[in-house]
Amino acid sequence: MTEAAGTPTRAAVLLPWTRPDQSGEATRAAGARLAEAVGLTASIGLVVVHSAILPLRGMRPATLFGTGQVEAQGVAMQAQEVTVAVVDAQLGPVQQRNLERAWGCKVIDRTGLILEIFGERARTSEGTLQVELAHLEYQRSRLVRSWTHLERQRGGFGFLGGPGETQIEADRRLIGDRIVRLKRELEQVRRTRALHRTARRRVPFPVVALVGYTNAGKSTLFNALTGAEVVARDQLFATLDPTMRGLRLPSGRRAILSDTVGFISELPTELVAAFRATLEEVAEADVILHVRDISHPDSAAQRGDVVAVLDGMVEDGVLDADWQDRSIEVLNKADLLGGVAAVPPRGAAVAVSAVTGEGLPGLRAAIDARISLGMEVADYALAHADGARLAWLYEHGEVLARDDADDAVHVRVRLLPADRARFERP
Ligand SMILES: Nc1nc2c(ncn2[C@@H]2O[C@H](COP(=O)(O)OP(=O)(O)O)[C@@H](O)[C@H]2O)c(=O)[nH]1
Ligand SMILES: [Mg+2]
Repeated sequence: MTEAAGTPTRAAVLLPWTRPDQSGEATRAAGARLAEAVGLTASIGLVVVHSAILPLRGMRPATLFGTGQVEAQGVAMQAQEVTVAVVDAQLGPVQQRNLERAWGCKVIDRTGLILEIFGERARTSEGTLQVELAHLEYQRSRLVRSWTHLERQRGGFGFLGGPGETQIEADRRLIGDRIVRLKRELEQVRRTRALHRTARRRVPFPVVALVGYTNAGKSTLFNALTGAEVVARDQLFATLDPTMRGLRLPSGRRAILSDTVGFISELPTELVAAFRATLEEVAEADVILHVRDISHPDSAAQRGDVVAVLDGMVEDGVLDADWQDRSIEVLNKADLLGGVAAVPPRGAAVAVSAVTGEGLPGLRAAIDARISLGMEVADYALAHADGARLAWLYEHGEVLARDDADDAVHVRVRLLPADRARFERP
């Protein structure tokens, strides 16, 4: 979907809106939904140059939108040289084809867009398989629908229907076979998951994962927390994907900050399993930052959704039951409420503005404290010549005390259990 750097794909985002009432609340909800769709589209590298909310009046099975709307949007998109139109709704295959013909550009619907995002971001083998499965099921459902449509269209020519029907049946069978095979592979991956879980962890630093709804400000916060210190030249960080970056904390400790796929409102049910699979990396995290847009009209409901999905992962045995103890709630976009001080306090939650930077020092300190909670304190005596190992301790742990005595350097250091085991291994 994304093209080579330098030639960004220009996209339009169109939101069909069915709620008839014109109240301020409905308008706000439509605006929030459009902002989400724009954010999702931008997240796969498309440049959104046009967007619109289109009220739907009556049933238009052929094109979803009315004739006047189709024409007006076609003109607007042509003027902006749009090559991909995202329609934030479920489109039937025939509607999609008709719109592509009318607009002369590629059209994708909500499910197609979300599958694209998940496909780009799936990292674990389970995630990749789960996304592929959802993709095939999406394709299969569209074949079925387009087949019944063709059949209906042919009507009296039923005796001519043979070849097309046979082709679609063959395609369906192929997809069906592949689905069966994928499901079997998934079963296998799940059975060995417990074994892989520790092996998958390749990064020798604590991992801090961002979760939350799309548009909550995860990526903005990711950049604000790490921007000044891109450690890309570092061997280790160079091998990480762009959604992970080094983070330096007030204690001097280093951590990895990991951006994840955002939650999406009204996620189509057939995509729930795929979405949860993309969240698996959260299970590996030492700290979970739950980023919330506290200015959003559905902020409280969104919070409930995130907690419910993570709790569901606990039931599936993917996430440890103590994840709440490892998480920090980040109340973002405080600037829109008049600053951090104006945000009503909520337990141990930290109010910030990723845009103005207000509250970020407090958040860094909270991350530091949360990592320390899971750490163990150890005492070591190192030979004076052992500078490399001493440096390693400074890099990975928190040196609490140091005494350069005649016989050795005595240090008391706070370490993650895994780092302690690594250091003490002969
Ligand atoms: N006013 C304000 N806007 C923010 C803040 N953080 C993010 N945004 C905006 O919210 C939108 C979504 O942000 P983004 O980081 O892409 O969200 P993500 O989908 O969670 O990664 C962007 O337009 C940001 O500029 C904030 O603290 N204050
Ligand atoms: Mg993002």
